[in-house]
Amino acid sequence: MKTPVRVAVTGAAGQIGYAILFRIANGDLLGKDQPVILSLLDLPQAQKALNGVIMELNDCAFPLLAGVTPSDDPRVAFKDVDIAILVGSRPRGPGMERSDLLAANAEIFKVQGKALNDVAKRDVKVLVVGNPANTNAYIAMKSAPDLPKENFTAMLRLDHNRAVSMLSEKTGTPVKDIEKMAVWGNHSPSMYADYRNATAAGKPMPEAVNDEAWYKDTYLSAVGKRGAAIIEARGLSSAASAANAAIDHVRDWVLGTNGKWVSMGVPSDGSYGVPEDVMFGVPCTCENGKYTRVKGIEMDEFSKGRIQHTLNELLEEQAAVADLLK
Ligand code: NAX
Repeated sequence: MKTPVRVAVTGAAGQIGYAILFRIANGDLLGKDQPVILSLLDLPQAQKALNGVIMELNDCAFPLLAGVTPSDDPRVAFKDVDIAILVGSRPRGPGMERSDLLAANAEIFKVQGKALNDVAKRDVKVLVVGNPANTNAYIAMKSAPDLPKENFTAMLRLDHNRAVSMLSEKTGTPVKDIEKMAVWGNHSPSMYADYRNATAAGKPMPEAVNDEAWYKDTYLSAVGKRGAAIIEARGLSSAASAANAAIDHVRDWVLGTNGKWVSMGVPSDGSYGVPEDVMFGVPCTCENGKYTRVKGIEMDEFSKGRIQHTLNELLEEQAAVADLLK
């Protein structure tokens, strides 16, 4: 029997929590032979609901679930964790400006980054899902100076999966036969879903789509605004698909992608003109528990413009929280 892996999930009593925990406990994250211990963090006022979720987890009698504990203290929840999926964040309230939202979340992710720095395993893999995900991940990384920067990532995978699924529908190609999609930048409508290197069953994607106007005028904004379309239809934001994307992201990071490209928000190494440390969506491959950026992708004028646009937004977000990091 393998040693259990400790997985922390924050915001565990929320919608995404309810969609992700049962899948982690069922082996979808780390494999059907890997026991897990779940360490669940939520606010004090959510502890009653969190206990209800734990009762349900226990009632599933998952053979791989080797333990589950609730907490409202990040230093308890992150103790010795191997993986931390940071979902809980402050939603925008009535009358709240974007800058207020950034500041409120910066405070949360500063505390959580510090706690990870102090008590998590040194090779902890951190995925930030809670919005604004890229900037929250940047703050957590900056608040954890003793941990390698590479341990911190932000979730672009839902955007990646949406981008692939829409191309699958347009071209009639099964999702499994679509490769080399890249989503660049911020997890926000400014992201750039780049199909130039993608293939549909081996055929160049731009040829398979054969409709550049659709790509530029319809597709790009449809991927960027998919989250809003889900809220409009469901009355609630994406939860099951977000949980699924978080599982895809961490599973691929840990277990590898076999050469397939996936999009991950990672601290920039300066490539593609993105200043160092900006938490930026880029195509990556993963192997042996490490991600590697896909390098050397040529940029045309259109792509340069799109990347600059999403980068500018991230730089503005970073500037808005800079004081808090001092
Ligand atoms: P919910 O409001 O259902 O749940 C959030 C949970 O987080 C609540 O239980 C709340 O008590 C808890 N929480 C708040 N502050 C906390 C803190 N400081 N420590 C621990 N727990 C805390 O939201 P849900 O639908 O689950 O969404 C969670 C986050 O994911 C939101 O920020 C949302 O914007 C973001 N999303 C990010 C996506 C991505 O692709 N990166 C997509 C889906 C989702 O919209």
